[in-house]
Amino acid sequence: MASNGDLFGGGPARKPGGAKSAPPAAPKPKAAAKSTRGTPGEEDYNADSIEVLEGLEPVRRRPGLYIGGTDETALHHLFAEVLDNAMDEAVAGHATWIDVSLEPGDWLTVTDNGRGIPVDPHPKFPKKSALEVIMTTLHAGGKFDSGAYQTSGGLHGVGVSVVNALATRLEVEVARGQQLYFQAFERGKPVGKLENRGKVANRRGTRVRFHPDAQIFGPDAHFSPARLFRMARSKAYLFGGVEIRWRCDPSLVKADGPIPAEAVFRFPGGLRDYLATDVEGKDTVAETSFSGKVEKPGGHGSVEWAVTWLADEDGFVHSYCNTIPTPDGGTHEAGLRLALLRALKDHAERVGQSRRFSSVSTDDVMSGCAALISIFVREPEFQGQNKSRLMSSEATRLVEGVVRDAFDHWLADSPTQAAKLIDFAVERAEERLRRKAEKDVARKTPGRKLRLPGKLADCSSNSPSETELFIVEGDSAGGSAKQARDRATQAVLPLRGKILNVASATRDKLAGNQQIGDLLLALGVSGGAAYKEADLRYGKIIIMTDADVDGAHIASLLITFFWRQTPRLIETGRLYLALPPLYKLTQGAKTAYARDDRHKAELMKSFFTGKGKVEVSRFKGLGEMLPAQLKETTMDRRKRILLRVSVAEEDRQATADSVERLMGNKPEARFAFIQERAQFASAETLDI
Ligand code: 28F
Repeated sequence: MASNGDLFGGGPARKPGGAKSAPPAAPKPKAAAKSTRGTPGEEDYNADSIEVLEGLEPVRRRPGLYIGGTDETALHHLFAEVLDNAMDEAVAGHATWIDVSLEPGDWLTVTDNGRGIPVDPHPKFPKKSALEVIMTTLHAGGKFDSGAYQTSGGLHGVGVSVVNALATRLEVEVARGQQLYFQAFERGKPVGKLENRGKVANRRGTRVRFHPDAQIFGPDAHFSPARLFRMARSKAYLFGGVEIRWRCDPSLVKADGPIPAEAVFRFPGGLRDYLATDVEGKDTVAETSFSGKVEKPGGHGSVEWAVTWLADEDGFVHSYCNTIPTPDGGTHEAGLRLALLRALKDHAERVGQSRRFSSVSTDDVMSGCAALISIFVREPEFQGQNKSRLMSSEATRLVEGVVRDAFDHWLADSPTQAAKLIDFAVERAEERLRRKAEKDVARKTPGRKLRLPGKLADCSSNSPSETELFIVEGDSAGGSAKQARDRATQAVLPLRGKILNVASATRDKLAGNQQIGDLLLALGVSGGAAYKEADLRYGKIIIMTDADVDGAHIASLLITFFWRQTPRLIETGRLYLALPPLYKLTQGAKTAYARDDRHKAELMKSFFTGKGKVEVSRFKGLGEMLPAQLKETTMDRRKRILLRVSVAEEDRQATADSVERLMGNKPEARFAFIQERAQFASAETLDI
């Protein structure tokens, strides 16, 4: 590691040129004690701004809790953490460039020309520098309370100490106060004291060079040059005031491949340029995109956006907060949707199109919309294990206010383009209503007006040979199932709470029960003697409940319902149980899902090799699963396993007796049944 090469080339950071509304420079923190050295921007910090919480042992024990797993996405999260910290320096106006360099053997280096991580002794650990405290303790970079940063993405994640813990080796160089400092770490532990490597004239900033630990990510885990390239480029689009330089050893990229060995990213046009790249070659409804950037005064955040509409394909919305991607959307996207719909509605009224526009919904406006939105706010709140969704409520108001006002002007200034957008949205609404009407008609057989339960998410196909109904418990599981399903052939009916036990219910209780009524309505059949298989609206009925005892109970109540009310449905083999996973197992880049403890034990023996730790995480319920996981493990016809509920002819009576004893209204019979079998019961399964 050269110590006098051009490590931090370029003079002291200038305020980002060109970016007409760079976020405000970090305010002077009140509490900071004056330190004597450094150029402007350096004296406004001292070590006691760092809140020290705990050591790094827990990180290596359960990395999944800190970086969401140990697969390839988690590996690249290490890069994101380091890059985010450099970006924070740039967004705060103290760095003008960031250098990203990938060397063979998965050595990754990120360098910025910011103020340099502070190196003065930490007041609570006089023997440790602030740098060492930041590198070796969790959450040691309390960026907001020190006032050193106005907005930060860097603490969106877990901090650079997590990267340190999960790296076989990590080297930090800091050029600060005309001195060059160096310290190395191995798996989070310093391998020496902070070294002063002498005077450096007109160089400043931080360099972090690290190598991920194969003990954590597995021997086959490698950085993907393409992924690193895209992550670095994306950051440059999100903040026009920084230049990001990409370098990758030529041996790691194909000479004519899509990823060059060297590139410089600087996009003063910001999201407008980014969107233009994303929609290159696609037909758009309006000639020009609608884009802008507004900086609210007094540090109350900033919004940048770029929006266009694609003529004949679905669009997308990519959103960011403090340069952090929010793939699961959130409050900023909600504000964008509101702004676009309301401004278009207002414009429709102004040009006498309000009646035509009255049926247009947010979905109609957003279908075909290709949008990028990037906001900067203080102390954002993210949701979810991967913190991939923004929850900050002020973001909705911020975005809606800014974008609606700007869109009002854009529409008024471009009446021809506005008319095209109005027509486009109205056509989408009319098409949606046509599709809905067709579906309703298709489902109404002559002479029978079919009313469907409101919470049924129906499928578009109406041929029972290919359609299936998933009965799920609760709205959150229902939400995941609706996102995971194939909308053409898979319908979802969420039930709220336990279903009525029909084996012990009186006739009028049965008749008056909403859930039972909804179930029969959704199926298109009547219960009892009036049941006709020809009326069934789906070919398969799949009970998909949580893989726990509660879920098993609800499944048994449902099976009891079908057995009592529509036995033919079972006899003709139409009733199934879905098998959602109970565990997710990961070892490096390998992932597997286990149905239960027995399946988990089998996988640990057969699927995972001896090397490397297997991360086990337990799903608390379907609602906690990502739609993609639910689809892959439980709903996708090509990958799922279904249990068919069936009763052999010769077992009909025995089955009827068991159902009566277990579910009937004589609790003593139930108690006796369980007592007789208690010795078979185990934590895993109870054979009934
Ligand atoms: C290659 C990755 O990590 N760059 C960084 C700084 C600068 C300061 C800083 C970082 C903890 C609580 C403040 C310096 N002088 N690149 C990087 N550059 N961290 S990380 O401070 C961390 C303290 O808040 C810095 C004055 N203020 C802040």
